Amino acid sequence: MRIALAALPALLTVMVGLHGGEVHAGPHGQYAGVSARSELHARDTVSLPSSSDIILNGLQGQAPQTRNYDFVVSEMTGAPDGFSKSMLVVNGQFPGPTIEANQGDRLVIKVTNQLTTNRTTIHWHGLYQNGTVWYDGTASVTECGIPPGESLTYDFEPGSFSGTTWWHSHYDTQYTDGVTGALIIHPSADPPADFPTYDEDFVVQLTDIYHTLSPAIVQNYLSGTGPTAPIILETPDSGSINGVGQYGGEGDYFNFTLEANKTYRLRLIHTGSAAQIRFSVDYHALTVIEADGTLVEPYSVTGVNLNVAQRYSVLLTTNQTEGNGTYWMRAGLTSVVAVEGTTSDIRGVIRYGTNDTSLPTADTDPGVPDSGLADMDVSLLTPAIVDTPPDRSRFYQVGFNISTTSTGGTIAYVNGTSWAPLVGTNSLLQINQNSSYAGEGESVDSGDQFIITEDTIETVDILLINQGAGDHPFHLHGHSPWILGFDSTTYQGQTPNPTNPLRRDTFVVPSGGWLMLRYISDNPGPWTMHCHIAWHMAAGLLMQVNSLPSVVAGWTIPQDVVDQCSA
Ligand SMILES: *[C@@H]1O[C@H](CO)[C@@H](O)[C@H](O)[C@H]1NC(C)=O
Ligand SMILES: *[C@@H]1O[C@H](CO)[C@@H](O)[C@H](O)[C@H]1NC(C)=O
Ligand SMILES: *[C@@H]1O[C@H](CO)[C@@H](O)[C@H](O)[C@H]1NC(C)=O
Ligand SMILES: *[C@@H]1O[C@H](CO)[C@@H](O)[C@H](O)[C@H]1NC(C)=O
Ligand SMILES: *[C@@H]1O[C@H](CO)[C@@H](O)[C@H](O)[C@H]1NC(C)=O
Ligand SMILES: *[C@@H]1O[C@H](CO)[C@@H](O)[C@H](O)[C@H]1NC(C)=O
Ligand SMILES: *[C@@H]1O[C@H](CO)[C@@H](O)[C@H](O)[C@H]1NC(C)=O
Ligand SMILES: *[C@@H]1O[C@H](CO)[C@@H](O)[C@H](O)[C@H]1NC(C)=O
Ligand SMILES: *[C@@H]1O[C@H](CO)[C@@H](O)[C@H](O)[C@H]1NC(C)=O
Ligand SMILES: *[C@@H]1O[C@H](CO)[C@@H](O)[C@H](O)[C@H]1NC(C)=O
Ligand SMILES: [Cu+2]
Repeated sequence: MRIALAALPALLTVMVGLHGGEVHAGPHGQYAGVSARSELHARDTVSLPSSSDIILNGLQGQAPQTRNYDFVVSEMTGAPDGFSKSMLVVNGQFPGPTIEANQGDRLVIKVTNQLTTNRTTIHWHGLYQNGTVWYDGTASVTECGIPPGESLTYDFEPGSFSGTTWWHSHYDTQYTDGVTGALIIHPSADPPADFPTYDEDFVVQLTDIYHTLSPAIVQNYLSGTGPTAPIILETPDSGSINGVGQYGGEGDYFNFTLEANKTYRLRLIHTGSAAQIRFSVDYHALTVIEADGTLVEPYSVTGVNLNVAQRYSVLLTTNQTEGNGTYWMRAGLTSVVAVEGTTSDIRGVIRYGTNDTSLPTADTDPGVPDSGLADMDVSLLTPAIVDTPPDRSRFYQVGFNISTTSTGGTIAYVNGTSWAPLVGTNSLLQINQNSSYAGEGESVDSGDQFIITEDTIETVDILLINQGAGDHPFHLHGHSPWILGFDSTTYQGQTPNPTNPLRRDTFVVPSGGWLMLRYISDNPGPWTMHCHIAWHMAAGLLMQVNSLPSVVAGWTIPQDVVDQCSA
């Protein structure tokens, strides 16, 4: 059942729904109605996000303000790809609520843990938390996790971050089970002159999906007691677009019903756990304008490959005639091993200028005919605002690898140390209370915490060396480092010095290769740097960058954050 939106000035309908549930919305995320069928869902069944989680309203011109959110984490049954499974979700929906704010706002998010046995946290990916490291939401590094039945109110400002990002649980591999959502910060500053504009602004969350609750996958992966080899354990069952996907011929398609001859900003967010995802829209060029919060020179491509936790904004113009007004949006899982049963060809639909509700007919991706365009080459992304880093004052070389245990399980090392989460305490508490913890330079603390510490403001280069096969998407918390260079061959001793390097918080260290990044140690606290493939972090692929511990030692950590360590 649909509710007509005849009175809307511009007809823009976003239809989302699962099992027939549909949400309709007008421009600017106005809530317009929900079909009766969705109300028949059992209360403990995961819902789809509402239209205001998908359609951004810009918040333009609003005075700086505090935006309050209430998040409740609980376990529910959901079927994003048509296969019913156990999920962990925020406010009963997958993906979770979108947080949208302006730079200069304050975000106050009360997170209540309604899980029965496990702790939880929420990490605000990409935000700097400058002066509020205790709200970074990283279990065992900046907090101990919210115990079941308890709450923690995260209270912070976006600071100098703006752009497209997401939030997710940072407790074990919990986010894999559904604790994810979009986080959009509109910048205070105008974009550069001549930067392309757009008519509407949408969130497009792309993920891989696992039918087994993640702790069971981890257990098999680490111990080698699983049914199959580790590489197969890392393989997802399917994927989804904004929570709607397909598996084994079942499932549904996420639909965007758009207006013709308009330009849309699609904020692509990879909220998944392992697979690379290639996004494209049949017959349509995509113009990349943002990577992980950094505006880039407009770059037209046929498709965009996203690694876990990366974001890109692309512009799409609804001006094609080929395809008759219905087009596949594709979110193919491109890096998955061909395991029987995996559905890697994940799709949604874009429609405009037609009342035809049938599915698009193109089977294989037709690309953008006669355009001469190719897929995005990440090395060609150029910041739209030139931002040259200062010269380095410190340098570290850090090798990492993934190896096999004697029982056939998986273990990962960062410079010889395999990380394991601290229990009952965290790095921040240690640094705050113990002046010998994480001494200047490199250290291994508590046996399994590899930490690089600067107690002065330095310009630090870290060379990450990937000693094994496979790409690893690393994420540095609290910073948007300059990516000085990367390559898939053995490091030759070079120090790349690009004039306008891309700054981004999630970057791939290529298989058998290296990546060099630069950051400034002016943000006090311990910041996690880890592979964002959920299984690799669980195997120990995590280190920490600790800045200005003397400053942190003088801070008073909020009492509830401290108390939850002993709860
Ligand atoms: C998307 O549109 C198709 C065709 O109209 C429809 O069958 C499907 O149920 C819609 N998907 C959702 C999630 O509502
Ligand atoms: C809670 O954590 C334990 C230990 O990792 C795990 O076995 C269990 O599956 C988790 N429960 C949920 C609902 O995630
Ligand atoms: C559609 O719009 C794009 C972006 O503005 C433009 O490059 C392209 O030439 C247009 N195509 C048609 C068929 O008008
Ligand atoms: C578009 O419609 C025309 C006329 O019905 C048909 O011949 C053509 O094959 C359709 N094109 C696509 C890509 O579906
Ligand atoms: C889009 O604009 C073109 C050029 O102005 C026009 O020919 C076409 O009819 C428009 N399409 C729709 C569906 O309005
Ligand atoms: C779609 O249907 C509406 C209402 O019947 C009609 O006004 C409109 O012209 C139709 N659009 C197209 C492209 O056929
Ligand atoms: C990594 O290990 C090597 C070899 O043990 C050592 O020389 C180097 O200093 C270490 N690097 C860091 C950043 O700890
Ligand atoms: C991986 O690292 C561990 C610990 O540093 C080391 O023992 C092992 O030889 C390394 N494996 C490879 C393939 O480099
Ligand atoms: C302080 O940190 C040092 C270095 O990690 C460690 O050896 C020592 O045990 C810690 N002291 C306390 C009281 O935890
Ligand atoms: C953090 O705040 C300090 C003090 O205001 C400032 O000097 C520094 O540039 C900030 N760093 C970041 C990454 O925001
Ligand atoms: Cu990895």
